[in-house]
Amino acid sequence: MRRIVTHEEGEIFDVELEEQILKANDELATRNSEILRRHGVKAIDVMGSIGSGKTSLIELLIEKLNRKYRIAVFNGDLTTTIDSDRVARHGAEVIQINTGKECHLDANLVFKALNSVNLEQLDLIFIENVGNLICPGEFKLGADKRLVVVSVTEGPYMILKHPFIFMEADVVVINKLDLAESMGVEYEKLRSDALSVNPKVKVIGTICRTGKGIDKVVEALGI
Ligand SMILES: Nc1nc2c(ncn2[C@@H]2O[C@H](COP(=O)(O)OP(=O)(O)OP(=O)(O)O)[C@@H](O)[C@H]2O)c(=O)[nH]1
Ligand SMILES: [Mg+2]
Repeated sequence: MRRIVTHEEGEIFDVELEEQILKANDELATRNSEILRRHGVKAIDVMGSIGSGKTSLIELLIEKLNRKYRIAVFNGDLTTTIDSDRVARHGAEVIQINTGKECHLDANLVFKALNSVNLEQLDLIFIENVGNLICPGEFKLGADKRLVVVSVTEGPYMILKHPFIFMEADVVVINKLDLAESMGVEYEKLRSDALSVNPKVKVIGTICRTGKGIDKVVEALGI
């Protein structure tokens, strides 16, 4: 026998506090997007689960686009600079954002990062969010596009189990297709799960290890 326990409306003690935090964050995100628009800079919020391939995808996108655009990357991570060290090797300007114990970036941290670069000399910013399929979806950053990276190694249900972040996404990248067969996970199943949650989302399969699918990601982002 199975029983299901859930919260009822108003039962979560900090519900009002959470609403206030998200409202304040939304206002800061709007300010970020105005700053970006004023400077003609496009920003992409790259969200996704831990280890799904966010940094690998950004590295490929830099190599693909760095003759067309002046690119910066904001790397969100709890405490390390591992990802920003990787990205810096590709010649892009890199800002490490360390969140401490926070499991997501917020608009205030991105505002600080925006203040630390010369927006006059940039066209495009990739923002790598902290690896997590829950909170980053709730905390808007003011980016033009939101992209979620998942990989087949996370199993067949990660999209259906985390629908909210996919509802907010413009593009979903399903990565590590080279491992799909050994994982027993089908790309078409994940694609149809993403579309069932968000019929407008663009879904692209990739192998970031080889670069397969990167052109389609660029096309889907409209950059
Ligand atoms: N087989 C395979 N491995 C991949 C692919 N893409 C990325 N990887 C590997 O997956 C691991 C994690 O990739 P990252 O790009 O660091 O993932 P991430 O999402 O940035 O990880 P966090 O920032 O730690 O959340 C690395 O060892 C990559 O080499 C792929 O398409 N196929
Ligand atoms: Mg990373």
